[in-house]
Amino acid sequence: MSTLTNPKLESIYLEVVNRNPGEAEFHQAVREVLESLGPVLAKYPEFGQRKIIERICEPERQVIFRVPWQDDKGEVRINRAFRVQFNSALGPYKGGLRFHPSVYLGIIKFLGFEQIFKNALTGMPIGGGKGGSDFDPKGKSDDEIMRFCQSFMTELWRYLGEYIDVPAGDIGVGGREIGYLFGQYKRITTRYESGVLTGKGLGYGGSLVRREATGYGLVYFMDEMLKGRRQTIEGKTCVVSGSGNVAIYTIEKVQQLGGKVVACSDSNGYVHDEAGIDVELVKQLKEVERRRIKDYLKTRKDARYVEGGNIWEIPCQVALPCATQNELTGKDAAMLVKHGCIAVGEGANMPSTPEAVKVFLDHNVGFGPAKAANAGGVATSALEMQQNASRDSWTFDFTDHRLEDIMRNIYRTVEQTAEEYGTPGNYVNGANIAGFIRVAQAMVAMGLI
Ligand code: NDP
Ligand code: 2IT
Repeated sequence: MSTLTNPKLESIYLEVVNRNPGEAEFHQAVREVLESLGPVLAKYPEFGQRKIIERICEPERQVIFRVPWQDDKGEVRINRAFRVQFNSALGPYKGGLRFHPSVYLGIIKFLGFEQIFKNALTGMPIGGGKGGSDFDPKGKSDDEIMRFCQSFMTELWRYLGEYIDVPAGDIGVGGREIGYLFGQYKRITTRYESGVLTGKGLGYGGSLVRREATGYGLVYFMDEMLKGRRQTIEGKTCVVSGSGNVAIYTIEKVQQLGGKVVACSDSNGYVHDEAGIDVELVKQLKEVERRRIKDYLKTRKDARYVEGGNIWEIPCQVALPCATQNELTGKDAAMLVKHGCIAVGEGANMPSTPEAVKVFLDHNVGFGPAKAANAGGVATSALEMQQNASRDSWTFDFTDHRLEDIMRNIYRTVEQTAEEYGTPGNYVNGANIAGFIRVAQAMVAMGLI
């Protein structure tokens, strides 16, 4: 890997690598942000003097805990869980919980680090954090999920609070899990503290649009970006990876705006449906029946399923990776460009490898980085917190309009910041710089914290 052009930033990066051995994803996320910050240090010398970058790279607090639980056979199981409270300069720690067997500290730290800048970009009063466990929800019964969530919260509750730390969902954590977690928090604390978790059910403090928000927000962002390039989503062929929460509502919004999504996937393979993905069928399979995407073919006989296939082989004009980190490589990016892809929007967190990002930027592909493009989920979480704080609940349309405004504003912010710092069209720089400055200025104002 080449060294960072700015020697000060290179030495900060090497220090991060030394202090956090074996955490490749965290190193990757830090490096990408530092690569954007040279001109910021030049413009704001106080950030260097006050060691803002070094402080931001060190989480304020990290909790690692044991989660013992019993499966349906009565067998005792043990998982490891994490909550990394990364930065609270702008508000209480805010960020999702991920339940997936690949989870370890390095994944939670990369996600928490990204969350700081993403949350800053929303303009809402929320700091950055992330948590999760190496628990694998696949194949578990409802009761097992409940027992796991209860045990998880029995440890985590003491670190949470509506003014302290407010978790939500991420991979493997949706409405069902948030319900069990909320129930256990309430039981232990005896407080009906609605604002302690977001993504709640609509009957007990949840917000309309939160379920749809990340996917819808991604498409609003992409629509604004395409407008700036004299294009629209309408009529575009799109490929969306994943078939979870973010993927489903990305597909739905693309279709509402007149685009055509021809493929989606899960970790086993992808489906290619030239007639356009039947999103209601995907919802039924994934949200209701919790089945594999392969079963899509049982209903849609003309579609094609490729076990273990690479979804980026399918030609498209707009690519929307919505599954997981590093799912889109440099080779995939080159293939997408060759097939005429003009825009990429990251619904997942850090789905494109650094090599892939370089290919997109070098070829003037409109590239919406995760921090900006998928901020609609957490922004709507902040709207849920607002509703909880005022004991109010807003209509779908009102909330959706607020989300849309926030996403179009984020696009304008990253576009203008990229331009201002001499790299027009590079929204990676735009997002990193705009998010960083907001956090850094708050930290300077608050003294040595
Ligand atoms: P879900 O659990 O609902 O869905 C995840 C999807 O991605 C599934 O289709 C899953 O397939 C696939 N996937 C997960 N891990 C892997 C893997 N290692 N390899 C291949 N495929 C994988 O999660 P979400 O939709 O909520 O999250 C998707 C992405 O979006 C994540 O990167 C998350 O951090 C990000 N995100 C989520 C937000 C939210 O509000 N939920 C907000 C902003 C970003 P399978 O079922 O086979 O595992
Ligand atoms: O990555 C993310 O922004 C999320 N998983 C959503 C976080 C939140 O607090 O809504």
